[in-house]
Amino acid sequence: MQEKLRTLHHGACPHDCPDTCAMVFEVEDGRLVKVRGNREHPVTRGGLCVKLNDYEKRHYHPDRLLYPMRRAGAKGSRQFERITWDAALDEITSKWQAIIAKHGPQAIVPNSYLGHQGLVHGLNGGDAFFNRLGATVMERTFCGEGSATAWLMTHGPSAGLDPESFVHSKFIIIWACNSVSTNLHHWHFVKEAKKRGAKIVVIDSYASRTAKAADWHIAPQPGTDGALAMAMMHTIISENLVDQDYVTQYTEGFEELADRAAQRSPAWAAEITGVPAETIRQLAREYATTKPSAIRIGIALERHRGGGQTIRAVCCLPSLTGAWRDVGGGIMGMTFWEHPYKFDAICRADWIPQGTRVVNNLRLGRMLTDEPPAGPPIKSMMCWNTNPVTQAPESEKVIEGLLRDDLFFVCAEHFITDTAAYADILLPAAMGAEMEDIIIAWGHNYLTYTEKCIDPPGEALSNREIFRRLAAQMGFTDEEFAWSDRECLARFIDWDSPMCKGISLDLLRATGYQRLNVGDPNIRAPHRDGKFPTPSGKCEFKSSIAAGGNFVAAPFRQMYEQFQGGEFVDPLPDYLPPRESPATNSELAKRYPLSMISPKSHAFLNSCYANTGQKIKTQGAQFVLLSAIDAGSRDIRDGDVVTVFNDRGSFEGDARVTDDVNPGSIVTTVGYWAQFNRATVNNISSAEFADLGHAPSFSDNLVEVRKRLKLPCNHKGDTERRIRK
Ligand SMILES: Nc1nc2c(c(=O)[nH]1)N[C@H]1C(S)=C(S)[C@@H](COP(=O)(O)OP(=O)(O)OC[C@H]3O[C@@H](n4cnc5c(=O)[nH]c(N)nc54)[C@H](O)[C@@H]3O)O[C@H]1N2
Ligand SMILES: Nc1nc2c(c(=O)[nH]1)N[C@H]1C(S)=C(S)[C@@H](COP(=O)(O)OP(=O)(O)OC[C@H]3O[C@@H](n4cnc5c(=O)[nH]c(N)nc54)[C@H](O)[C@@H]3O)O[C@H]1N2
Ligand code: SF4
Ligand SMILES: [Mo]
Repeated sequence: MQEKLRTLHHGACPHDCPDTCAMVFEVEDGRLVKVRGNREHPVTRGGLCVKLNDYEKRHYHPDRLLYPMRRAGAKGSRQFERITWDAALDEITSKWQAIIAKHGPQAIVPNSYLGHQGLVHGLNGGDAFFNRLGATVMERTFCGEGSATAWLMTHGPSAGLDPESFVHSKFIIIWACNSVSTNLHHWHFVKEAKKRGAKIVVIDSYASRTAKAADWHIAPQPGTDGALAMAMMHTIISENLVDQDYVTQYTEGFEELADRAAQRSPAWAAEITGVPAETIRQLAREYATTKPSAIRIGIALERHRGGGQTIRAVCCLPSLTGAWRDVGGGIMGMTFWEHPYKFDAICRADWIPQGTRVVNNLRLGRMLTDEPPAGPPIKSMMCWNTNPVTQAPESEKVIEGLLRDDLFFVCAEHFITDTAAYADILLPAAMGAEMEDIIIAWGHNYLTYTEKCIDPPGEALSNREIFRRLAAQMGFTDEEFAWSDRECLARFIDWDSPMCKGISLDLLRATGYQRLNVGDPNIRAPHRDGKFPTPSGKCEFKSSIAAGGNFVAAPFRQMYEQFQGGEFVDPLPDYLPPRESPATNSELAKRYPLSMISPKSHAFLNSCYANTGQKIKTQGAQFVLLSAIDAGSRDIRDGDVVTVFNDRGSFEGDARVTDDVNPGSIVTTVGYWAQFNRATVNNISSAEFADLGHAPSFSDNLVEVRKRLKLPCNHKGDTERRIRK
């Protein structure tokens, strides 16, 4: 038999993950037969995570959407009939034209997120189209905008501490980040530092996989980290552990910060966080006196009412102690601030007609039901790259909205997800290896290229191609709608910027990845001599841009630097208590006494892979971790099926009685699909914003738990049976 020719191609993981792994795609006979991590890449190092290690299978999953479909039953019935692309495009554009004629273009609302993280096919891939249409602008603040706003207020757009510099650190705090599950390729550097003598501290409200691998786990109650950080400052200042010289030369607002920190003692914080005062003191002392010291903050730190202020407080720590002086010292958040992406060219925000209304994707359920925005009614929505029924808060309301007869709903997807199930028109989307792109990185400093190396199955099309065809059908003749993916890449990066010195698109295509010129991670100490890109040029303990009111810093959104008006923002960091906690809302806590957090699932990527048998097997059924005290008082035993509920809704999971969680709080994980589990965890989370950046408040959530009432449900065993490999 003749041996088949196998070709190798540069790939990149397109998922919403800080690691943006460089991959190798192996192709035989036009089929993707294997994927692996690129061994030469300094961050990826050949390994892929449990989610992507058989990524080729996802491309050929038997449930994949292959053809455009029209709804053929009641909304949400999952009954569809195949139609042609011409029929689909015709139906969409004629419905939209009718809506525009009657209500104006703002009656149409786009909704996307980072299902694909590319410059061409990602979150912003449809922005130019919808801005040209004059649609309502969707502000998308699912993730990172609270952190980004707090970071910008303190440091300005600095890439911060390079993840690769962590090998030089001697004291590492990983704060509300479950690296082993969510940022695996940073964990290599942390492990290497540990080998070289570093102490690893994890601050997490429960004993996550990462906390279990640390030298020291500190577990504050959810949403109370701001108090912990302020009390650390208190100790650092009152025990003279401040780097006075650094503070004098390179920071703004120390006196005022010191006045405030003086009132935030470890004893005060112990009451709030549940962490003993002596532990807080010890943490502050060790952090301030062991050099180099590094902090890695996770996105989870922003997910409560005071999330922005919490991140402000944590961001001040390295400047107080002068940690920035050392290679391997400072703080890492999202790295993309110095990356040369050209969002003006990608999004064409200049096309947004003046006065266009802005709505927010966390409020999707409300805007489609009982809180419609001012202006024309919402008559149509198009979703791509997002699955709000599982991922957005108040998901029962999202479903109620999607069931509206008068809402024409278009969804481009890989699968009939919980959201796609409600579509009037379903469009089959291409997947990773089927399209060319450069994938944005927020956990390292490389450009990563992914080649189109196979054709999409059936009639699936890339997001960009879908928008090209919609634009043509709408009669838009602007040149961007004719650019190929390659032409987009040539325009979507500032190849002439200092960051791209020595890098061209051709070189990137030939090599798969290129390190941006942010400096050598073994030499670089980005703020050794201050040089913070803030208005004052200093690290701003007291933020000067707070004087402009609240705003959303959204680095890869078209809303970047669009101020939201004059809400008061405290220019100094502080502890802002959760909206829902026994201490701040005792009435609510009488009915719902437990704080719930719902971080990421180890084997799912948000809701992706939660329809795949193998990944469900690794992840296990939806669980609810609770302490022996809380279980005992409710007569719940390990393994019982429990209902978690509050006024917003309920979901079910298997109780796991464990010491991994403190009394008073429970932990579950997000991503499980309602169609296999009766309901999702976001049935009970709130759409209220955090203090900065219109960030979500998934960790600011009071609930009660009880043994499941006898309800018909597809729980557990059923989940695995109903899902194909
Ligand atoms: N309770 C709770 N809720 C949360 C969070 C939490 O921690 N707890 N986390 C929040 C965070 S941080 C985030 S980022 C959001 C994520 O929210 P989403 O981005 O909505 O989450 P995903 O489940 O990744 O949905 C992406 C969808 O895009 C589809 N997709 C992937 N690639 C493509 C493509 O190329 N084209 C098209 N058309 N579709 C594609 C996938 O199949 C998937 O259904 O969730 C938020 N929700
Ligand atoms: N396996 C996997 N990896 C992912 C994703 C995924 O869905 N699955 N999603 C990707 C995305 S979109 C993102 S944004 C990142 C997010 O990555 P992370 O920032 O790591 O987010 P989470 O896993 O939600 O939460 C991290 C940890 O914070 C803890 N935590 C939650 N609230 C609090 C709190 O108030 N205080 C403290 N101290 N701890 C708290 C949780 O217990 C959890 O262990 O991960 C990315 N990587
Ligand atoms: S999900 Fe993250 S860790 Fe896994 S392959 Fe993709 S980029 Fe790498
Ligand atoms: Mo996220």
